[in-house]
Amino acid sequence: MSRPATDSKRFIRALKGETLTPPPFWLMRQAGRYLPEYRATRTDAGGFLDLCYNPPLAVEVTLQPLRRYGMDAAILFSDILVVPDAIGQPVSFKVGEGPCLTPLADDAAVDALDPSRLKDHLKPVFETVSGLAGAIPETTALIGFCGAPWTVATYMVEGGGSKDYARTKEWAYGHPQRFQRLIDTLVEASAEYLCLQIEHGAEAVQIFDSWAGVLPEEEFRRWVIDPIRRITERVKDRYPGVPVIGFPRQAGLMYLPFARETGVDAVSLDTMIPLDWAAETLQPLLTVQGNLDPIALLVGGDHLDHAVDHILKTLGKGPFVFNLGHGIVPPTPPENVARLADRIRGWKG
Ligand code: 1CP
Repeated sequence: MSRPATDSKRFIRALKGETLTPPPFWLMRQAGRYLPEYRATRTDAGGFLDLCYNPPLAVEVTLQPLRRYGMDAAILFSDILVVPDAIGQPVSFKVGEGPCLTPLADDAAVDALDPSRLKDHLKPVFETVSGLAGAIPETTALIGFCGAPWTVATYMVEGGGSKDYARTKEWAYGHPQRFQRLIDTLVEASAEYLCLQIEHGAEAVQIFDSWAGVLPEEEFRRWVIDPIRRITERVKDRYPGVPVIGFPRQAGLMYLPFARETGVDAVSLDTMIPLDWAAETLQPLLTVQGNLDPIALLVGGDHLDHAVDHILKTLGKGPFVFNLGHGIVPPTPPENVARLADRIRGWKG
C-alpha cells in the first residue's frame, strides 16, 4: 500500500493555511520523561545522547506517544544540542543537571568549529528519520527540527543552561564580529541539518528559539530574525514545499516582525501571548500553533478543559495547530494528556 501524499496530512494542510475543525495537534516534548515507557527505554540506552544516536531506540521513543494518543505529527527524537556536538564542541548530559559543554573561549574556538563534520557525525539521526518515515501511521506527519542560532549559541558560550545569558550577551554586544561568525557558522550548520532531515523523510521542520525573549529590539532583529530568515531561505531554496515553523519563545510584540520577516509558514506561540491579539494580528498572516500552559496539562481537570476550550474558541476559526506553549513537564500524569487529546478531537467548532 502506498503512503498518502504529505499534502493530504491534516498537520501539513493546516501549516499550508487551511482551517481545520478540529485542528490537528501535537505536543512539544511529547516523547519524554512523563511516559513510563520512555523512562524504561532511557534506562536501557545509557546516556541521553546515546539514546539520540541509537536509531532503533530513538525511533521507539518517537513512536511511544503516538501509540497512546494518536497525535497528527511525530517529532524526531533528538536534541538541539547535537549540532554543537557535531561541529566540534562536545556535549554531555549529566543526570539532573542538563547539558554541559566546555564554553567557547575566544576567536580561535569559534574558528575551530567545522560544519562540514555534521553530515557524518549525525548519520545515526538521519537513520532515525528514515526509520520513522517508514514506521509512523500513514496520516501522521514527521517533523524535523533544530535549535535557532541564538538559542544554540547561548549553550555554546555559557557552557550549559543559564539564568540571564550574561556571557552570551557580552559576546553579542561587546564582540559582535566574533559573535556574528558564530551565528553564521550555526546558520550554515542548521540549514544543512534541516535539509538532510528533509532528504531523509521529514515533512515539516521547526526552529526552536527558546531563549529569543531575552534580547532588546535591535539585537532581536540581528540575532533572532535575521539568522532564522537565512535558514528558512536556504531550506525553501531546496525544498519549497516543506513548511517551516518558527518558535521565538517569549518574543512578545516581536512576534509580529518575526512573522512578517522570517519567511516561516507558521509561528509557535508561547503561553504568555494573548489569544485575541494572536487571532487578530498574526493569524491573518500565517498559521499559528500553541499555546496551552504545560502546567495546565499537569494540573488537569476543569482547569485544563477550560484552558483548552478557550484556545480552541479563539484560534480554531483560522489556520491553527493545537500545541503547548512550551514542553510537557516530567511530572505530568499521562492520563491528562489523554484527556487533552479527547477534548481536542471532540471539538466541533
Ligand atoms: O533526561 C532526559 O531524558 C533528557 C530530557 C530531554 C529530552 C526528552 C532533553 C535534554 N532533550 C529532550 C528531547 C528534545 N529536546 C526534543 C525531542 C522531541 C520532543 O519534543 O518530544 C526536542 C524538540 C528538544 C529541543 C530542545 N532541547 C530545546 C528547545 C525546546 C525547549 O524545550 O525549549 C532546548 C532548549 C533543549 C536543550 C535541552 N535538552 C535537554 C535539556 C535538559 C535541555 C536544557 C533545557 C534548559 O536549558 O532549561
